[in-house]
Amino acid sequence: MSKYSKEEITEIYNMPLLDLVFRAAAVHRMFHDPAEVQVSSLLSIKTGGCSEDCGYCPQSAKYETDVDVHKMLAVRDVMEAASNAKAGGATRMCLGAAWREVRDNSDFDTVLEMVRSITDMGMEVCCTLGMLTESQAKKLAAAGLYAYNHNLDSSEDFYKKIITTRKYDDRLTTIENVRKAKVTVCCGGIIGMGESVDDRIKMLYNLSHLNPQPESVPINALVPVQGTPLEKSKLVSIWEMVRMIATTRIVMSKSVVRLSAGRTQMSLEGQALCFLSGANSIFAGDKLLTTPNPDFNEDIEMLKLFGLKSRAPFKHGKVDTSLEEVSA
Ligand code: SAM
Ligand code: DTB
Ligand code: SF4
Repeated sequence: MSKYSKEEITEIYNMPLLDLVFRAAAVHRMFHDPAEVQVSSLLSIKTGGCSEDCGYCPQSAKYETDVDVHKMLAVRDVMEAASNAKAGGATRMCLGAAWREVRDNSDFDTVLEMVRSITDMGMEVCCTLGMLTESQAKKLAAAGLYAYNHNLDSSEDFYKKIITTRKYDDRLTTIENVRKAKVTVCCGGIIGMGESVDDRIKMLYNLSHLNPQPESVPINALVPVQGTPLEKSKLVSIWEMVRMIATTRIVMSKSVVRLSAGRTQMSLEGQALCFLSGANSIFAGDKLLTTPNPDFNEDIEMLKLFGLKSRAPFKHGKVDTSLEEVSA
């Protein structure tokens, strides 16, 4: 798989917009079924009160936001949400916890039980629980976990301006631990936090130089939340989102690119351009973790309108090896 230099990624990102969309669409059609979209449902299983200070996040305990702090949900409630999501056409359930890191305690045992139960229902399960050790990653893998979401979020330099309670290297270590456990990696970032185009390019460079590349790359547009340091951020323009999605598609040609947070602020036409530019996954469901997402039925209508269908679960098998690179 070709890997691009920072200069090449910059050139791609800055191409005339329609040329960029055209090239990304061509790459997309070479490596993916363009009629298929991977539909995930997101559920916050433990909400708020997080000890980290991520400047974008309404769940940090350092900021006063409207989030209802909630301890761990019960397994049966999570199962019910998963089965509703499955009935609605979602094939992946993504469970999020507002933790800095996983601890080996009864809450973690509960997560393992959730992973086992939802996998048994025939859905892919993704978790996003903060930092993980190798042994915790292996326990999740043994429970059937399909994917682990842990974002790089921005360039290493910009990261320091947004989060002080952990380092970029901590993120990379967790991603390595996930890899060692043979769980697929879901890793992307956010635009619209005040970062420069160069920060976005550096993030895409870092993501695309992970070996193997992440199977799934979520691109989030910042949802500015009252009470967080980024509450006054200007909404990201759809053209920046299209550029980001298209460039991600070109530099990580085989990965699934997820059009993630921020869709409530996008028109249908804007989202259509994102799908044309290579996005092939969304979060469906009326809520992301704590902020609103488009209405579920409107999303189903949107997919119908665009002629897109939900991708079946486990397309690349129970353990996805489609992006594994043979080392030289
Ligand atoms: N605590 C875990 C962690 O930080 O990895 C998991 C949950 S955290 C909410 C997952 C991701 O959500 C973050 O890495 C960030 O990319 C995204 N996120 C959080 N708040 C956001 C916001 N206001 N707008 C867009 N994306 C956001
Ligand atoms: C990701 O990259 N985006 C999702 C998921 N991974 C966990 C989370 C978006 C969260 C948006 C803010 C909220 O709803 O709290
Ligand atoms: Fe905590 Fe994750 Fe939010 Fe950061 S992004 S404050 S680690 S929940």
